[in-house]
Amino acid sequence: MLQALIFDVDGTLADTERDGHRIAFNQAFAAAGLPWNWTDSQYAKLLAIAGGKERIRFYRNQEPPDFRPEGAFAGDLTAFIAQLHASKNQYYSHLMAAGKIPARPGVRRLLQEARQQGIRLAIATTSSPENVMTLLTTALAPDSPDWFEVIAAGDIVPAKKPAPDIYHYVLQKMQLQPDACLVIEDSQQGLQAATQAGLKTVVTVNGYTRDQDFAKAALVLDHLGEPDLPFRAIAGNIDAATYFDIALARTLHAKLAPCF
Ligand code: XBP
Ligand code: MG
Repeated sequence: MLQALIFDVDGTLADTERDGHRIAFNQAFAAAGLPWNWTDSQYAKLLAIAGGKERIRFYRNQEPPDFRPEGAFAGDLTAFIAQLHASKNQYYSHLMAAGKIPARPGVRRLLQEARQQGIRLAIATTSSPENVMTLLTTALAPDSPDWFEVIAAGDIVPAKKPAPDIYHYVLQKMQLQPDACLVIEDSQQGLQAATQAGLKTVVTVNGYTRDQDFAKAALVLDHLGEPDLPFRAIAGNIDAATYFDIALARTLHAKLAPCF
């Protein structure tokens, strides 16, 4: 029986990467006097590195060895990155508060329906906890953090996606077996993390992820859809459905063999 839905955050609940996180990173770089500016196409590649701090570190390590932007931190790269990331998160919070990045189609509807039907909810994300709270309260509803039994985010586990750690954490906290859950993700890394934890996954693609390999997904959609905004099924069986609801989640879940 389907007991829980576990949601990824960035790219899944809202399209936060290109016009949210990317812009905020660039604003923080400019404020720190760094000559860095991540273009859309550069950022598409940098998304292979999960986690904002890890992404900054990866990018900085590609700079010429004599370039030492963290000079003021006397060579303490970790402190430099932490400060830059904290600044980026503040810019991100301003951007989200401006209300320019809404929840993706079907997200609020599906969450509300799940709550009405007693389906337990959780979040499993690479993003920092403060960024998750910002997104939930600005793009969903001020009380939406309370809708989720577990919000597992950021550095709470040693290894970020595509490692399965964050999903193992959620399952352990909820005392659930993987075959009682369905995951909603948007990226190959997220799918890999969930699959390695034995979880079946529905993928809603976005501009950065639509060409990735989702062969292991239970269903691949362009978005969750709404009654007046049908989804497009990219892979998988949707029967006659035109939007993803709890009935379709239950049907899909019932048909799926455990993947572990
Ligand atoms: C997406 C990420 C995050 C964001 C930036 O996580 O990889 O790092 O790009 O957020 P998910 P932070 O898809 O798992 O939600 O700066 O807070 O890391
Ligand atoms: Mg994501």
